[in-house]
Amino acid sequence: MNKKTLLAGFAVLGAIALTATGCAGSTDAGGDSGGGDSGSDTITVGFAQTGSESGWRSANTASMKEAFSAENGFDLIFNAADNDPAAQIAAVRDFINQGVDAIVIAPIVSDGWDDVLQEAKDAGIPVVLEDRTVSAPDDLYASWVGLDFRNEGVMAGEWAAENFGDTETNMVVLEGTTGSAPANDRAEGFDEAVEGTSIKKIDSQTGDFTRDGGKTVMEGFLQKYGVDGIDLVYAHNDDMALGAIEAIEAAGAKPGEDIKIISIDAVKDGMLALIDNKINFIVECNPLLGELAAGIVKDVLAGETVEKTYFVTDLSFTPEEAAKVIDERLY
Ligand code: GZL
Ligand code: ZN
Repeated sequence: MNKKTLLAGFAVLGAIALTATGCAGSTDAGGDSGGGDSGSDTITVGFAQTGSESGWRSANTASMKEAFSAENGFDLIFNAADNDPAAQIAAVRDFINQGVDAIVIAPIVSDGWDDVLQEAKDAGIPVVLEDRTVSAPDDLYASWVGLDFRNEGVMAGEWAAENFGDTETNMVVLEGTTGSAPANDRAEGFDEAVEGTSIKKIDSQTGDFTRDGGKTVMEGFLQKYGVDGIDLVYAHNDDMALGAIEAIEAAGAKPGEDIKIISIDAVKDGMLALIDNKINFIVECNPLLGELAAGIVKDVLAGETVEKTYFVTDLSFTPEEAAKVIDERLY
């Protein structure tokens, strides 16, 4: 699978988005190619978002709405599926029935997409995936604008191995949504990076990427193992890490000290907890994918060739590094 790894600089991202998709700007936007009945130059796009489960998701939705705006030549039909895979597939089917020009999906889970993607293909409506991806054959979608979740897991695991790898470390994992690409890949990448170290995964459970989910699961772990029985928490996203912080503090312990925490996303609230030394290390997962996705939709409709995969590279932060950049971050 070809993938184009793009620099993470936000301003740079915009420029790359246009060059990466060969866009000279919106002048080459395809006309009405998907059977939609929109005006000659307005592109009607159905966007099936996962829901509003986390701070990351809010930033991603804002980025997508900003890019798929009327002034950029789009008529956006937005649906948030409240983390319900069946509802998300129904929303995509609805877009097909409406005869939109293109469909963008942030798939909640990887499986179950083959049929509805085939229906979109049969209707001549191109599909672009953003954020997470699917297990369906890649001829059923035009492109995936995403993040290398596996590498995010590796980056988190390498830091854990470096900092805790040579002392007996009992670790619990707060997993993302079961069946989602980030949950699968962040687990795999981390496990590979800590193989052979003395970090022992004593438990792992999904908190569904939400703050409440992280708090509830962490409360269960603390009940089961006690504060002294847990040395490290690996949270698949900041929202669950923030929930775990609440549970650890409620148990009278110090997060980031008595129990170390490693997390992924680098959203504002996560970065503030990192600067507060309640989280020890965060790997970024850049949610600002809108501009890139919009450029690719225009290219696909204009009949231009696009890459199958566009990855936005991620940074990582210690508390000191976070303090240096917190004021200039866009989310
Ligand atoms: C990752 C994204 C994940 C975030 C979570 O790209 O799909 O979903 O890590 C979000 O915060 O809920
Ligand atoms: Zn173009």
